[in-house]
Amino acid sequence: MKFKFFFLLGLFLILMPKTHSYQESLEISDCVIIFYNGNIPGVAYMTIRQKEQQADCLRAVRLAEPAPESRVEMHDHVSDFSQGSEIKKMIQLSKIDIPTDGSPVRFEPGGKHLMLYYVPDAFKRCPTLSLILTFEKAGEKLVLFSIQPAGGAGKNSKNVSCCCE
Ligand SMILES: [Cu+2]
Repeated sequence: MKFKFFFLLGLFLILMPKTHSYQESLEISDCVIIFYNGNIPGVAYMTIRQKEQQADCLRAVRLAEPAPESRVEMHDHVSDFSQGSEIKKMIQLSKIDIPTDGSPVRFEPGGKHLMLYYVPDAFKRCPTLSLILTFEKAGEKLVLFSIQPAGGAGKNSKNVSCCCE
């Protein structure tokens, strides 16, 4: 019985710091969502930075409070020159790598972004909206985004840390 206790305690102490350091290894800031009038999907921006030189990647994003039909996609813009001139096209990403060297992954207009489909109007009227980001190593993180009016993309959000759990 005593052995079992110390075995479990040892296991806990071995696993605990690892889990903790993964949770703390990511810095997520500048989290903003913009909703437009009508049925246009909302768009979300943020900055993710790896602080601990641990390889990780963002695998999925969803609303913290589930709503039927709502979904969040990870997108990027790519240049398409097939028509002779440059046209920016959106592509859906299945994962986004977070570099181990600490360089930030920025979600910003014209680049990577989240698109939020079929978010209930009641959610859009709130000052904030929580999303759950699923990372391969760090697991799920609850991230609070501030909702900003269209046209004010991220202006008031710079250098503001997002509340994460
Ligand atoms: Cu998009």
